Parts: sequence; C-alpha cells; structure tokens
Amino acid sequence: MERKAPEVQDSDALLAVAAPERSAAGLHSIAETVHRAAGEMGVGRAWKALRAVNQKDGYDCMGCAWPDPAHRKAAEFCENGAKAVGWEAGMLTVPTAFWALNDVGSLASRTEYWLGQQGRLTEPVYKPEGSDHYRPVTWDEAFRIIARELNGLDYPNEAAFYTSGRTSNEAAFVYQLFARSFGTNNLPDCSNMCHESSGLAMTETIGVGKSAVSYTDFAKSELIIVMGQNPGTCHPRMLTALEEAKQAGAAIVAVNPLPEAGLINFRNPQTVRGLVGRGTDLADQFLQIRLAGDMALLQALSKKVFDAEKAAPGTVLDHDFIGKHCQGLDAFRAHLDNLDEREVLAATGLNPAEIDELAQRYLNARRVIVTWAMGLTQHRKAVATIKEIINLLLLRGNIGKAGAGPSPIRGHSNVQGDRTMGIWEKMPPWFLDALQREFAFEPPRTDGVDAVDSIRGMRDGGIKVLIALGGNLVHAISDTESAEAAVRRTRLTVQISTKLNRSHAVTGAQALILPTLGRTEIDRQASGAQFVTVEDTVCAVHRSEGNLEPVPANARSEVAIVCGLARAVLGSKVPVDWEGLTANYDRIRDHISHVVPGFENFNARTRAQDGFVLPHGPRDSRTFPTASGKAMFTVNELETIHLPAGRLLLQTVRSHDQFNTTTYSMNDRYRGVKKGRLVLFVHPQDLADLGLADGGYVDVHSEAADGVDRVLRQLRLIAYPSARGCATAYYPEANVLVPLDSTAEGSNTPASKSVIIRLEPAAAPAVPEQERAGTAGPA
Ligand SMILES: Nc1nc2c(c(=O)[nH]1)N[C@H]1C(S)=C(S)[C@@H](COP(=O)(O)OP(=O)(O)OC[C@H]3O[C@@H](n4cnc5c(=O)[nH]c(N)nc54)[C@H](O)[C@@H]3O)O[C@H]1N2
Ligand SMILES: Nc1nc2c(c(=O)[nH]1)N[C@H]1C(S)=C(S)[C@@H](COP(=O)(O)OP(=O)(O)OC[C@H]3O[C@@H](n4cnc5c(=O)[nH]c(N)nc54)[C@H](O)[C@@H]3O)O[C@H]1N2
Ligand code: SF4
Ligand SMILES: [Mo]
Repeated sequence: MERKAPEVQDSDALLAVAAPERSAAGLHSIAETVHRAAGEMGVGRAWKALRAVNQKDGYDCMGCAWPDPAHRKAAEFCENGAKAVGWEAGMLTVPTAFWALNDVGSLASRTEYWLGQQGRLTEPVYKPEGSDHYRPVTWDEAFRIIARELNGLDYPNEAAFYTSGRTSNEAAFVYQLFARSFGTNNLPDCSNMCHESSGLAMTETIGVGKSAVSYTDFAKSELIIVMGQNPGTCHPRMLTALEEAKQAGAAIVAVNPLPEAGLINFRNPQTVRGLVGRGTDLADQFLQIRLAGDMALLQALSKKVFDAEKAAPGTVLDHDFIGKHCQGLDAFRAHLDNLDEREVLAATGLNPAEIDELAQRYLNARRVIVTWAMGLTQHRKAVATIKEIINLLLLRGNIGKAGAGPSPIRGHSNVQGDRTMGIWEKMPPWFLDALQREFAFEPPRTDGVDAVDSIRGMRDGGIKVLIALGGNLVHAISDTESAEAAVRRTRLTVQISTKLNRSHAVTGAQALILPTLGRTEIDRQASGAQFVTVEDTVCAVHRSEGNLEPVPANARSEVAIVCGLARAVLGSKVPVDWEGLTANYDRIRDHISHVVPGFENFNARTRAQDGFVLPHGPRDSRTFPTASGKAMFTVNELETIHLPAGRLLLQTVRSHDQFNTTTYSMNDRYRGVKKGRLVLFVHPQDLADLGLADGGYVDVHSEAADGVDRVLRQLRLIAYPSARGCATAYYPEANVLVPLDSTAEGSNTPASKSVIIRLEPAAAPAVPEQERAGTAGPA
C-alpha cells in the first residue's frame, strides 16, 4: 500500500487528526528510531547503545517481552525498542536544584510527558512529613528512614512491596526474599493488571500459566489467530515472525475491534521489499469484533468443530489426544448444545459468514497458534474467555506439537521472569518450602495482596508503607482518584526508579525516591561488572549486560538497593549475606538454582551464548500438571454486556508513542493523531446516532454499579473505523473512569477494556493539551 502524506483535518489547539494508517513500520520507522535515539543520547552513545540491544553479548531490550530469534541480525530491535533505549539512556539528569524549585503539589499538576522529560534521577531524595518538598539525602539516611518505618509497624502485612516487570531475575529474587524475610507475601505486581487472567486460566486448564509455544513454532504454524493484541505498536518484532510464518504458508487472522496498523499490512524495515515495496498484507481475515465479544466467538467456533465432527464422526476431533490427555469433553459439548446463536451475533457484532470462515480455517489447519494480550485479559469474563481458547485448541490437539499452542504475549520485558522468581502474592507451598530450606527462615504462609487489594488496603488504613521496585502503580491502576487518595493515606512511599512519574508526586506522609541504574548501563560491583538475566514470553532465559557508562553517578543497581535495604531493615534476623549477594550476582543465581525448578546449574547455562529454555510440561511432552494430571475442558457460562440505550463500551489502550504510563510524545502515528492524547475514537455512525460530530468535545462519564460519577472532561471526538458501540481512549488518562471494584472474575485484574460510558457535549478546552494535567478535570 502506498504511504499517503497524512491529511490534516483539524489543526485547532495543536491537536491534529489524519486518516489512520494501515501499514506498520517501513522507512519512516527507521528514520524515527535513529533520529530519536541520537537526539537523546548523541550519535556516538546512540550507536553504542543500539548495537548492543538484544545481541547475545549485549543487553535485553527493556521494551516488551517478545523473544529474540536464534540468529540475530546486526540491528535486532524495532522503533519502539529504540524509543525505550533512548528514554533510559538519554544524557539529561534531574539537577539537585530541581527539588527546591518544584514542590510535590506542582509535580502532581504535570503530565507524565513532562515528568518523563526531566531526565534521569541521580540522587536519593526524601520528603519528610509535613513538608511539600523532596530534599537530597544520603543512601544510608534513606535506608535508615525505611528501616525505622518498616520496623515500627505492628504487623509485617502493613507493608506492600510492588514490582514492575522491567526488574531483572536477580533483583526480583532478592526482593521477594527481602519481603518474605520481613514477614509478608504482600507482593503485588504489574502482572496483576496485565496477564493475571491468562496465568490463572492456563494454570487451571493445562497446569502451566505460560506460553506453550517456542519462537520457532510460529514459522511452523498453519494458522495464527491474533486476538485482542496490537503487535504493530506493542510487540513490533512479532510482525517479522508473522511475516515469516506467512511466507511459509500460514494464514493469519486478526480479531480486534480496531483495524490496527501492522495486523493489516507490514513493511518490514529489515527487507528491501519492506523498505521500498508495498509490504506484506498480514491478516488473511480480519474479524472486527465488539469489545468483550471473544468468549461468544470462541464458543461458537468450538460448537462448529463439534458440528463438523457430528457430520463426519471420528475425523475432526483429535480423539487420540483427547482420550490420552484430556478430561471434561462431554460436559463441554453438552454445554455448547445450548449456545444461543443470536446471542453470539449480538455479542460479537460479526455476521455468520465471518464466523463460518474462521471455523473453516480452524478445521482446515493441522497446526494452530492463538496469541493474545490485553484485549482479552482486561474484561470481566477474561479468565473464562481464555479458558475458551484452551477448549478450542484442545479439541484438535493443538498443544504440545510443533506449530501449535496457546501463547499469551507478555508485556514488560521481564514480567514473566519476575513471576518465576517468586514475585507473586500467592506463591505455592513448594516454593515457600524451597525458600525455607535454602535460607533457614520461616516464610509467611498466608497469601498477600494483589495490586487492586493493595490499593484497598491503603484506602482502609491496613497498609501503611508502600515500596515499589519500578513502575508507576498509582497511575497504572484503575480509578485514579480513589487510588491517589488511598496512597496519600500511607505513612511512607518509596519508589525505586529511573525517571520521574506520577507515583513520585502522589505520596504518603513521607516519601523517598531511590535512583537506579537501567538495563543499558554498566553495573560495577565489588567483584567486577555484573550481568543479569531475563525470561521472555516464550520461557527463554538469557543474560543482559549494559555497555554504557551510567548517566547518574550516584544511582545504584536494583540488586544493590534491595540488598542494602534488606540489610538495614532486617539486620541479622535472617541468615542471608546481603553484601555478598550484591558483590557478585553469581551468588544470587546459585540460590535461584537451588530454589526454582528449571534453573539447575544456572550460572554455567546462562554463560552459554543462547541461554536456555525453561521446561514446560504441556509444550514439551503433553504432560499436564493440573490436579487431575489431565488437560481440562471447562464449562463457562456466557455473559454478554448489555449496553443501555445511548451508551458505549469504552476500552483504554496504548498509543504508538508511549510505554505504559510513560509518554514518549503526544502522537499516535498509526491512528493518525498528532499532539494530543485526550481523544475518544468512536464509529461515525455511533457519533451520528448520539447527535455528536467528529472534532467536537465531550465529557465522558462512566456508569458504575457503585453509582459514583467518574468523569474525564473535554475529550476530542475522532470519527474512527471502530466496531460499532465501542469507544477507545488512551490509558493512563482514562483510568479515572475505571471503577476499582470493576475487575475480572477470578484474577482481579481491572476490567479496563469494558467500561460503560455516557457522553455529554462539552466546550473545547481553553488551554492547549500540553498544559492540561491529563487526569480528572475539575468536577
Ligand atoms: N510501544 C509499546 N509497547 C508495549 C507497551 C506499551 O505501552 N507501548 N506495553 C507493554 C505491556 S506491559 C503490555 S501488557 C503489552 C500490551 O499489548 P496490547 O494488549 O497489544 O496493548 P493495548 O494497547 O492494551 O491493546 C489492546 C488491543 O486489544 C484490542 N482489544 C481491546 N478489547 C478487545 C476485545 O474485547 N476483543 C478483542 N479481540 N480485541 C480487543 C484493542 O483494540 C487493541 O488492539 O504491550 C507491551 N508493549
Ligand atoms: N486503563 C488501563 N490501565 C492499565 C492498562 C491498560 O491497558 N489500561 N495496562 C496495565 C498493564 S498491562 C500494566 S503492565 C501496568 C503497568 O504498570 P507499571 O509497570 O507500574 O507502569 P510503567 O508505566 O511500566 O512504569 C514506568 C516507570 O518505571 C520506572 N522504570 C523504568 N525503567 C526502570 C528500571 O529499569 N528499573 C526501575 N526500578 N524502574 C524503572 C520509571 O520510573 C517509569 O516511570 O498498567 C496497567 N494499567
Ligand atoms: S519487539 Fe519489543 S523487545 Fe523487541 S525491540 Fe521491539 S520493543 Fe524491544
Ligand atoms: Mo502489561
């Protein structure tokens, strides 16, 4: 497809809107990559940094969790990976004078974009109770304050230890060891808001909550169904894998309410054809489904598989596989007998021919992969929906063979590894037993709080200290206003961070910011330069070693901070040599090898060039470590969201120029938006039905069971080719609209992709968006 110059339809107040793009990547993205990185780092440093990304002797891209191919190209990164590198490795730092000039209140009035632009954090700073300013403190003073507060609590469960998924395996392991030695399993993490629904659904049905495919399976598949995922923006190099699969004969089907660029067409910047040609039309079929309609679609597909089996008995289901490895087929089949086709059509917004076509593709393919991300996990029925993926795949034995399997595509680069290392509020007894054996202490045995429950705990006064290893909890979680009020009730908040964000501006009575090194940087400790390890979305573990001189001279590695903190807080309470662990990360890896299955001989194997792949029973040998020892078909009651008249269902998504709560720029090139994030994408016919027009402004009210009127003011309407009845806004600005209590059944993940909203016409904003804080407007 020819690249059209964007046609600007509206240039008032800087915000500009053009037609969305169909094709992702291409020349433009290379130019964007190099330009940005060089602008932030200087050409020499940018070259050095980008040359090492995702290389075997370099560092792992800190963007998403997409895996690396065995044979690396010279440039093994995408545009968004380069943005992440540039954002971290830029030379700008926050000067000491900043803290006297900017009080906490003024920081809270800034956008995430502004906060992120202030540069790297360089020194520990402390905001005492009653003061509105942070001031520099020494590392020792910072640790003393934290020790005083933690040791002054009545119960260890009055503290919560949050983790974001950029943390290395080594840092995650010592962090959970610290929290459990202190006496709590309160280890909420970003995964609670992300793939928790996937982990739960898969653990209950196949016994392992991780992707059952390997990188090489994509090229061996005959059909890849990409559901609720926007890889062009969020996992850009996945498009290369999809293109390769397609060239090898696979069909690709996209199921999404939005025609996302990249799923439709991909111009691979690594190939001549991608650079100058028209690219590859990736999706063979695009099902423009309604929000939250996937469970109905999946049930309809499984029903069609049973119908085909009925028509030609013995030829459609994989009877051999089901007989040997599965349980629950008859109950599942009986349940689908009652599936109401009208409900399927209403829930999905699809027509019968589209569903038939996909069913036929499924029946014709011998090897099928289903991938998914937040479009499935962040709904009320998310866990049940993902169980329906498993049902569909089990019917034809699409697991534990080449080119087939369920594959949740993880978000943060090491979110999966952090879980493997024990960052979870509900780690099973065998893990706690292993910790007990290795470190000779009694770990707490009651489950801790997850992300939503930690906010509830702060709100209700039960959690008084929040420590965060990365991330931006207060702006990532739902219900921004309640979350902020909750955090402000605590005695102390501690953020271990690379750069400023809203969680530094919304604090407890006291607050500390501890500056840390990033992935790109050389990590020197007593025994020399250290490397860390990470696990990608397909369970491959490999090393990561930064090659740049650290920007902030007084920052410490995450491992050094966590171990320093543990020593200050715990003293000799547990027999752990925290200093020794900091001096040489091999010692941490030795402990990991004794505690976590699959990490035997960790230090040696991680020094082998390619790292190693963790064992996975269902993938490797069709062994299903469930309670029954079988893969479980499940019966899930279909529940459709019925929208009251005049209402829309809202989803909150990422733009092309953000990484979660970090905003790289105010643009979203693929969706045609420039210089503005306070926008709402709605189908033109829905706009007309509501008496609204493209370019107008609305206040968005969400309608929740608790009757609270949550409002996001003055969003600019964009007529967009979305599924009918669905609206789309950007996360985290729209988090104000998501009620804290609106979560997925079972996983407690905020249902931030199914929010019932009402639109009311509003005046155009008087100030340009860059000056609007981007959170709730004045009521
Ligand atoms: N550039 C960039 N990369 C990232 C991130 C980032 O912020 N920026 N974040 C990282 C993280 S932590 C994560 S978890 C991943 C997120 O990766 P994605 O899940 O791809 O990200 P989202 O922007 O949430 O997009 C959700 C997609 O699902 C679709 N969708 C929403 N609801 C439904 C539904 O009900 N049914 C179907 N079929 N589709 C639906 C949306 O239209 C959208 O295309 O990306 C990771 N990579
Ligand atoms: N409405 C809505 N809400 C959502 C989502 C959604 O789709 N819609 N998505 C959810 C998802 S999938 C996720 S994963 C969460 C994300 O939640 P989080 O992981 O908490 O948020 P991030 O924005 O990724 O965190 C960014 C911050 O991490 C810090 N940081 C960056 N690099 C490093 C590092 O190397 N070390 C340390 N210590 N700190 C670092 C920086 O200070 C940066 O500001 O948000 C969730 N919230
Ligand atoms: S696909 Fe993900 S991990 Fe790979 S370079 Fe891009 S952002 Fe980084
Ligand atoms: Mo995520």
